Amino acid sequence: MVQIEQDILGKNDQYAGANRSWFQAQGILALNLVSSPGSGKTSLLTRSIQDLKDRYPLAVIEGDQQTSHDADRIRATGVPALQINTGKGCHLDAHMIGHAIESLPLAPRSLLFIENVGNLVCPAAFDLGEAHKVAILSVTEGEDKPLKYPDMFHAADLMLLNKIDLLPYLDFDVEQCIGYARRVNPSIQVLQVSARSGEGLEAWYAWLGERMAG
Ligand SMILES: Nc1nc2c(ncn2[C@@H]2O[C@H](COP(=O)(O)OP(=O)(O)OP(=O)(O)O)[C@@H](O)[C@H]2O)c(=O)[nH]1
Ligand SMILES: [Mg+2]
Repeated sequence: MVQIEQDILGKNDQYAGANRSWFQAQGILALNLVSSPGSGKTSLLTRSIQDLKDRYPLAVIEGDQQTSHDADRIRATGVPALQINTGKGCHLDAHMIGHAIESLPLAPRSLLFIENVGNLVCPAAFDLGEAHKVAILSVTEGEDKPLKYPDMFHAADLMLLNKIDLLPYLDFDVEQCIGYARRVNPSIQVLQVSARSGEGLEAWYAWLGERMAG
């Protein structure tokens, strides 16, 4: 079992390294968006795309077990999107991303969002060649998720705490949640946002802008 896991992850890391080199050569910032199902990844993306599409060339790779619903939602914004269906698979891997970037129109110096399969476990282990993993946690999920699924929050550089428009109706403790995230990853950055109301999104765009400039 251990040997098989090492072989699979070793092979994945080789593909991820090739993707990362290509992204760097093209000046493309690739972000891997990870979260449980329904935390608001696609909602955040469609809203961010509307607000950013005049600033940068954008493209999206969508990962889901089935359907092209999310890629359709992205394409409705006018930005190119490619849907990967993983079937029984619970995460995207670097080989899939390598194929996707062959068929996606990707201008140099683009911002590429990769929306991973909704799952707080498997996507943590698979490097896609991204510059950063961004974990999205919504306030309806409970503040303890960073402690229960530490690998994901350990692997992420940024946590977007989404759906804060719902806080008045919940007993979600924001400070405790951020404390739990920092316990598993002391250097994780946290931004509180709402894809619905738009609150906090300027800070997210500033975070993206700093990395696009870099
Ligand atoms: N109130 C509120 N609802 C939100 C917000 N963001 C997303 N939603 C809702 O949450 C539900 C799930 O949103 P999606 O964007 O599809 O979530 P997702 O993470 O892409 O889901 P999967 O791709 O299935 O993993 C939808 O009904 C959205 O309208 C938010 O900031 N506030
Ligand atoms: Mg989605």
